[in-house]
Amino acid sequence: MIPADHPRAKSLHTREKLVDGFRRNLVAAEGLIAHGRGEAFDYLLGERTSAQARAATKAAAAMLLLAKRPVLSVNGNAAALVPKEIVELAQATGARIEVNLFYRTEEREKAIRDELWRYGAKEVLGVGGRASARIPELSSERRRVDPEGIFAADVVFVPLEDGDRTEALVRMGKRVVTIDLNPLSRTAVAAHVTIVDNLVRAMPALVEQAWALEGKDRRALEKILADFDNKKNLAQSLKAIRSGNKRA
Ligand code: PTJ
Repeated sequence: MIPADHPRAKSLHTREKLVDGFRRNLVAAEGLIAHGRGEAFDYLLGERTSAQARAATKAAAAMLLLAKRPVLSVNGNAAALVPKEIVELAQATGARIEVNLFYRTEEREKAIRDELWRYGAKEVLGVGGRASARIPELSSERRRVDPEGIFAADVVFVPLEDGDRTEALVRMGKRVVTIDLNPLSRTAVAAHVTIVDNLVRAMPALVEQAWALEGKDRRALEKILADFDNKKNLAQSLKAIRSGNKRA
């Protein structure tokens, strides 16, 4: 249906993946709308990965590799768009994978778990009764987490997150890594490392960085993090949006 030479072919294919994910009960109807907001920012970014997104990706990989108990939190949009990369990132960093939904239903949790299994995940936390721990001071369904996963994690990776939970995770003393096309969102601001880029470009790049840095000594990884400043990163990402990311 989508001609290969269509100027917006990539973006249209991403939409198709989400709609397919919606039909397969992975994606919430609201997730389609959330993607539309992301697309608007991506358009302003020139639909390209900026230099600062690349730097943030390196810092994100370093933070995940330095973690003692890293956990990748997966929602419907992430499961539909980048299931393979989620499993690969878990393999590269030793992170565990947990399903955590805003619009939580057990059917969607299981559909997402099964999708991740199909892509080779050995273990998926947070499904059904496993999510028996609670994030304090958070009223959304996202508060229910796995005691062995997000609850016990020191670093949590939260692609496409809502601000409330990011702030609550930070209050719990966790380090948070996110991917969010909106550099002004509360998640983008509250996280310790924010990759301002489209999930579909950022995830393969993050997997590649994680494999490239895996095996480096801790001091080298700590230096990458020490040299990274998320406030500056967000300010530069806003600049990239203003300039249509032409110079990146
Ligand atoms: O699967 P569920 O039930 O957990 O629900 C997931 C959604 C995404 C519906 C839920 O978390 C939600 O409502 O999210 P928000 O608050 O709309 O936030 C989504 C953020 O992700 C916004 O800042 C968007 O700009 C951004 N975003 C959307 N699509 C992408 C994106 N960032 C990166 N890549 C994208 N493809």
